[in-house]
Amino acid sequence: MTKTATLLFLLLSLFVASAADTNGQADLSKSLGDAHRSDTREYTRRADAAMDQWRADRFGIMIHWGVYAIPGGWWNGQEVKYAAEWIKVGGHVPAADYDALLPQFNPTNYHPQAWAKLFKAAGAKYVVITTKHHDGFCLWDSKFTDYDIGGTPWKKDLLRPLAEALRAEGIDVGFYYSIIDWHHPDFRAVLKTAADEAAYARYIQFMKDQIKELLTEYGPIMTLWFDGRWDPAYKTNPQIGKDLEAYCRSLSPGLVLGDRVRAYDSVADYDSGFERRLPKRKPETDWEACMTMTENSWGYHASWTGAGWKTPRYLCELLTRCSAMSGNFLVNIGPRADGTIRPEETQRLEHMGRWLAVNGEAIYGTEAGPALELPDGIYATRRGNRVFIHVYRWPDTDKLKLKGLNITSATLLTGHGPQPVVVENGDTISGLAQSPPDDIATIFALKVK
Ligand code: JFZ
Repeated sequence: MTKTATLLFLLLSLFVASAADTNGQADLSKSLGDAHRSDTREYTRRADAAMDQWRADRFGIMIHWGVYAIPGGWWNGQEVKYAAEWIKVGGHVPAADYDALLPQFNPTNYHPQAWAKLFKAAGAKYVVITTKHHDGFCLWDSKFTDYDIGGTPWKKDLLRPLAEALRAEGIDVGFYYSIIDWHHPDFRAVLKTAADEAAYARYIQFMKDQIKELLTEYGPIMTLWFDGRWDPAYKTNPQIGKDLEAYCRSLSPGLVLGDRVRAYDSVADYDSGFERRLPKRKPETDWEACMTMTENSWGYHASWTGAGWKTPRYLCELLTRCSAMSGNFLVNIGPRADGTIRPEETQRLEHMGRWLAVNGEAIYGTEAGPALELPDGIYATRRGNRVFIHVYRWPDTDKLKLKGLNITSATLLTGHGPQPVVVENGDTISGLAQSPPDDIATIFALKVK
């Protein structure tokens, strides 16, 4: 990092820590920062079936759901223009008022099978749901806290029926778990005294107890997705993250862990730090990007969309770009408090799914395509001797030259089966239509020597 970037990051971290610490005097309308990259020196690329499964999945859905969906970004008639799951801090909500949300949380329209069917239709291969976000509210009835679904009128575990419904659809299950906890009495953002240290040690044990519940009582969990490592208490004591990682692996040997389990000193199995942005070029490590459909809210926000809703086409392009750099893509939804998913999200997921139903073979199980000089808006993925050219920007002429390839045959993927295309000189697709056949992106599936 440059000096300026380091300084910026330090300032941001302080800002985040103090926001969590003081229950929020800060202006949270700007993005918070965890953009610091983890140390890659210890990284070894995993070569086992569980990790290969994670890689092959490529496309997942992230779900931010909790009691913050009730206010939906509004507090006392005021819109809080920031991530809805941060409202306790961003809206300066007194703890007692926030806690009063629990007796109102009653997702009577929660239908996990319908969710799973929607995710399947979207073409998603895995799901990562917030089991506990920074506010500390748990979506399952944990033995180790009452600040959970058991303390709501709904009472029933939200995770188990979802995990079962997902597996029934052949979708892998992932759990998000926040290291930050604004509710737990022993959580500390900063350790100043011996008493703080003792409390924090109890908090770490609490996290382990909860993680054991999540990893041993919910069937096979593909990935645990940690978040909130930026507070000094965690990040200046790297041994804590190291131990936590080892503990998770002892409970579940094949578990896929991102770098946010660690205090920036390791990427663990993959770099999960691409938050609402993609890397500029292919990282050396396995990696995953997570993306909001609006500008910057993960939990349900009734009104604030910032720069607006991303189009299904743009979301597919981001997915393609991830695959073309050998990375995974998580697209986020924030269900309403009653358990329904808003139409803006449903429509986008279904639209992506219609494209993937035709073109999925160019995404799933692929890796970065061969190094080619491709025009803007054109990307390549590959699986063995098959290369997939994803055309988001239709060429200006009826030819597409792919210098450096030795094409033996080529087809165009369509909803009515693959169509043959003409190849010239082994490196040029010719006779292109005057407008793109696919409203999202047209895929040329090539066999190459
Ligand atoms: C965190 C959370 O604070 C947020 O609520 C949401 O859950 C998101 C997925 O993760 O926010 C982050 C994390 C990382 C960065 C920015 C915000 N980052 O890497 O820049």
